[in-house]
Amino acid sequence: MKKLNVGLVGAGFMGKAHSIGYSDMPKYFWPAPAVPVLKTICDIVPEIAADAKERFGFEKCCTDWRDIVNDPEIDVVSICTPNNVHAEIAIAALNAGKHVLCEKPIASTLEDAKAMAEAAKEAAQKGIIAMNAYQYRRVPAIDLAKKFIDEGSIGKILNVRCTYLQSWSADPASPLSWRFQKDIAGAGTLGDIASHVIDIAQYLAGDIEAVTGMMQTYITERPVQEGGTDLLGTVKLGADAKRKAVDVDDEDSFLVKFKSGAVGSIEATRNAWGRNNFITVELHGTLGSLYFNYERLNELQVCLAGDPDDRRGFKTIYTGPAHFHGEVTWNIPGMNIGYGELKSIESYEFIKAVVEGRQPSTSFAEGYRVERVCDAVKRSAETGRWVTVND
Ligand code: 4PW
Repeated sequence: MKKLNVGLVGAGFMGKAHSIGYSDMPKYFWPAPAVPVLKTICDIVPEIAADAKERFGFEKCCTDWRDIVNDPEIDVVSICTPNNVHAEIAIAALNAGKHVLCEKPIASTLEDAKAMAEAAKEAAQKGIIAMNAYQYRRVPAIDLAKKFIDEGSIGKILNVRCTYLQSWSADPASPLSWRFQKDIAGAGTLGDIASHVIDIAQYLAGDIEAVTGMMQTYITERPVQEGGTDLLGTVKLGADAKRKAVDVDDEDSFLVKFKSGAVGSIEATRNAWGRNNFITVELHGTLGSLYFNYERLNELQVCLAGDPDDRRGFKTIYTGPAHFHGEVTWNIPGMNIGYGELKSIESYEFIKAVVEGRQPSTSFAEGYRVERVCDAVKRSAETGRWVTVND
């Protein structure tokens, strides 16, 4: 069985998710396209790197990502660092002939995102694969929604409504991690979570052409969290902690026009009490509607106009063995998959693409397009006008 040696940079929350994705993948997908071997994990904090090596089962650890990129034994590199170093690591890895799976958003600046898309295009000519980790487009119910759309079952798409609502930063005592610093993250909610629903919206309904929107910052100062790992609001800091100004957005709301002529809206916030990982996608077409909510991720709601008047309404389809990769997870609809399985599916799609020498989605080019939509939202929020997405 073919093996691929993995080097992983950034041992925080996403480092854990990628490690689980790689090590669990062959347990579902067997025979695996190749078995990922957890070779080296890197974190700039030596204790975190050493701890992650033991916990996630890597052979070695290091504190400098160059030790991974320059290691001839490494085949694939996962980038799970804060956003501002994605470009430097990804481009160096691609130039060194490594296949790259990079967390989202692709980068902290538009220039970096463009450079990464160009590097990926060049690398592709040598059979090197680059993928941006927008895992939610691979939720089986989203895949099923795409099937309904592509088959024409809901007709021409008229409207796409998406939300990504969370609450983990609604408490002012939730610390100022790197996710609240523009020079590291690039943006707040926009890059962190709105980007996911932009990716899904474009996946399902095609490219967004223009936007008009608003961006708000509600909590303008937060207690500073020492250390590099973001804890997603699970730790609160007291009034005695050092405080720093927040220079990114808490909430974004924007209207979108698609190239297809469809319209829609996207709202994202990390300050919505009661909403946790509330990713919703609702599409209205000339022949029907679809509705998805990640908090019930194993379900897709479908309403078809062709049903008799007295029977028409949303019905719930529970995803399972009959749906995207359902034959390798659990045997009965309703047994359900979760975040961990999605990371294994992502790992499978990436490793399979590497083995087949085929570009997977979300490609760096698509990740760069998400950034261009985010850039248009920022420009619109500044000017109060409709802004065209730069192509
Ligand atoms: O990508 C997002 C993250 O940055 C995820 O969807 C959830 O929200 C988990 O962490 C943040």
